[in-house]
Amino acid sequence: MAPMSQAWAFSFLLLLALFSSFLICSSNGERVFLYPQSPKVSSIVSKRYRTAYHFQPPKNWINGMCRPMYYNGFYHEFYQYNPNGSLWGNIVWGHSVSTDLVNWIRLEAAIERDTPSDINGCWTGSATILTGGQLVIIYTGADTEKRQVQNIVLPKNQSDPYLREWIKVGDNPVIEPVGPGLNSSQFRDPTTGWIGPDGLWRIAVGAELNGYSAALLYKSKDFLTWTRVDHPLYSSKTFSMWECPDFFAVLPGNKSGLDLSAAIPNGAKHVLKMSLDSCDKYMIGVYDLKLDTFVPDTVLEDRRLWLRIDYGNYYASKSFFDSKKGRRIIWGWTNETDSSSDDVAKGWAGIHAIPRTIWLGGDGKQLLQWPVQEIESLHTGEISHQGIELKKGDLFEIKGTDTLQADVEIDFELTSNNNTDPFDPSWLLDTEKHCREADASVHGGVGPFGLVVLASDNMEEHTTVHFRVYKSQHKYMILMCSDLRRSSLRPGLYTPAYGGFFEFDLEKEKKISLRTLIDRSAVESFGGGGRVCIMARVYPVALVDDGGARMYAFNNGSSTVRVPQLRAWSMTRAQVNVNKV
Ligand code: DQQ
Repeated sequence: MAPMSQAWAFSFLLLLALFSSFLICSSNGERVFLYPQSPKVSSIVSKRYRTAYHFQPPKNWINGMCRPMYYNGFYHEFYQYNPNGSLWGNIVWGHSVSTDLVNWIRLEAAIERDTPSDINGCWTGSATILTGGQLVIIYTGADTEKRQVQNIVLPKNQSDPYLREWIKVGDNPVIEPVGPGLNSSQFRDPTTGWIGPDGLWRIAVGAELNGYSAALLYKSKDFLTWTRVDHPLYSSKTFSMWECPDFFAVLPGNKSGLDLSAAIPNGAKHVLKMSLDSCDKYMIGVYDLKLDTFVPDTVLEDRRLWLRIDYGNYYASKSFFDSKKGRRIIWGWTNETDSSSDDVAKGWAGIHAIPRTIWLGGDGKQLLQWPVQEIESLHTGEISHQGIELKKGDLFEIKGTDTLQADVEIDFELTSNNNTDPFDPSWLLDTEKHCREADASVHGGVGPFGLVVLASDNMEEHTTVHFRVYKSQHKYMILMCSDLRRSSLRPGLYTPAYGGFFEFDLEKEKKISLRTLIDRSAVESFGGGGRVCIMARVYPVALVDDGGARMYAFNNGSSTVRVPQLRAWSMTRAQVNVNKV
């Protein structure tokens, strides 16, 4: 391609934006940096921040998944929902159904707080399809004494395609928080059941046991009477409690999903996912059927080094085996990053990330994720560019798509690996700090290069999603950042610089891919074919006041990078919970 006609001076613009946000003053002889008076900005209460194709109800608070599932022609999304307001509380199970994971029909709540064993909240749980096809949901109830107990509901009419009504069984609670060392207020979020060679069902429940985090194991013949196994499925002394454990099997290098209750093929690995530290982490290992324990391939004492499902704003995810398409899908919750009073004013808070196909990489070392293919049904007006060359400081404007609702895919190809800066393993302990220190305005050898999204005309507001390439002893390490620090001029927002590293065989793979789904206040990115995912929330003033934003590809590293392929689509609005049946 001919040299870009619109290559702007990237560093200059970025510096301009930086300095417009700070004042440098002299006080008592010292030079100090001061934030300027907050500029007058329009109210955050704007429909324009509501997402167009991410899952959310029409109003009120939502949080984590209650185990989505596919059954009899419909996908079911159950979620933690406050029917009375936009802050956490009064939690019931919201329920929506879909045939395509994109458009959703809102139903009445599936489980409400109306018995002594859930009067203080119907918290997270899971659905299981028992042998013979009986559907069952097990969920955590906060009881009259605010103890966390596990309850069962069954569909009233299993042939109702929407499964609208659920009946609580008389035996509730089926599991109580009893036993030595168990904290009765930290005992929740049962997994989907799986059946062992002895014909008994198993579930794991997140718990605090003797002050430490555990996925407790329970067994049952009939899914109603449960016995706690004398050892947990897995436990760790690194933290006090795990929420939302998820346990599933995967085959290295195979994108097909596995049903944990079906025969697990030789060579399969198991994954234990847990929610802690405001993020979802996981371990890959082996499920020892004889001992009934999960044995991780690697045990890292420092939990900052544990692998993460997503390095951004993503929590309480649950996965399920989609028998319709033979894949495993994972789904997580993304909170607002404005203030609680903003959420009260808006009348809504929380979205769910795009459902992602999840599988294990061929080396068996890490999970990969990719937005479910169905989301592409929203694509419209494709634009594409080939053979762009981005030299140091280049900014290439991506025009012709709706920059507020877009799906962008870019491949970056390095012209040389000679300039790669050395990798320092200590960065792994705090990738956000490294993303702050080595941000998009800091020149590197190879990188930073990536995308600038939701940028105002003068760049005062912008969000970058970008890579840097480092050389470690025998391999390359790629840093992916999603830097929100300049995403908005609004005061009082949480605007971190998220980041994650992945290993990359540059000699073999050559191209580093980035896919970013922009959905108004959501920026969801997939780096290196889904090795690092970063979900983020942003509230640019320009989105409300100017009604638009700009999008660019950029490079700010010494080495030129090529973009052999750039494709972008506008995303049409999905029908998300607009219709109630
Ligand atoms: N939120 C739920 C719990 C879960 C936590 C309560 C995860 O079941 O542990 O709304 O966000």
